Amino acid sequence: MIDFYYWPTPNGWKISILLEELALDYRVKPVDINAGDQFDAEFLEISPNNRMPAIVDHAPVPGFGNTPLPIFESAAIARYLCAKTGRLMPADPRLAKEVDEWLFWQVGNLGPMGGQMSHFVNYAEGDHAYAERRYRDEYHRCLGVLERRLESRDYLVGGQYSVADIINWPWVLIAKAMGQPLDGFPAVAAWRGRVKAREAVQRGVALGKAWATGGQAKSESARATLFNQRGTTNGSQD
Ligand SMILES: N[C@@H](CCC(=O)N[C@@H](CS)C(=O)NCC(=O)O)C(=O)O
Repeated sequence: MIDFYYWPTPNGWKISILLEELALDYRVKPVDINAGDQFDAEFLEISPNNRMPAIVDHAPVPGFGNTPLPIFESAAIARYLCAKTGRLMPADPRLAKEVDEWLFWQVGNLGPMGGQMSHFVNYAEGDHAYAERRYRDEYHRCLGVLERRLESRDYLVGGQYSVADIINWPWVLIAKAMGQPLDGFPAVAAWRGRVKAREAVQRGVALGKAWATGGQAKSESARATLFNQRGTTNGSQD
């Protein structure tokens, strides 16, 4: 059994989709990031960066010992679950290397740039024109990188659906909602539709949908939790 620490956001969907695709047994442990659950001591033991998704595998694969195995960071979780099941990661080492490249690219580029863009477009107050432009451009640049990759292929690696598509897709799903139409990125738009048509993907995105509303993250208490984090605190300014 896998405990899945989750809240319905693009980073959470990466792993809800993957768990659904792999048909693994899991139980959801909601981490309400608007309420500050990500700072619970028990959760920080599993995910020291106070971010979800995270998992605890109570039946780790051979070699990891018999005690429950905690994993944080979506790409690390993704690689582990693919290794556990032998699925959605190509056996060919060159293709597996390409999957790794697109996993690391997502967590170092598309995700953070999209996340900062979302912050400045949806939540920032005061004068932030420069910062908003900076992250809008960076997210746009990332969509261009995906467009060039997908112009000649249906999926990111080896012509086959893989975990690379799953990790990248949620941050493209929300493009229009962040005010970035995909009109200039036809290959990305087609890929977005191709992945969205999968039943496991739809189940993954539907998980916990009722818990979160767009307005929740804009409440004063959620803003205080999410937007005032510093190195020595759990949300309050020092
Ligand atoms: N690089 C991380 C990003 C995870 C992340 O940023 N999660 C956000 C929600 S989308 C979170 O837990 N935020 C809580 C907070 O900001 O305190 C991953 O890919 O797993």
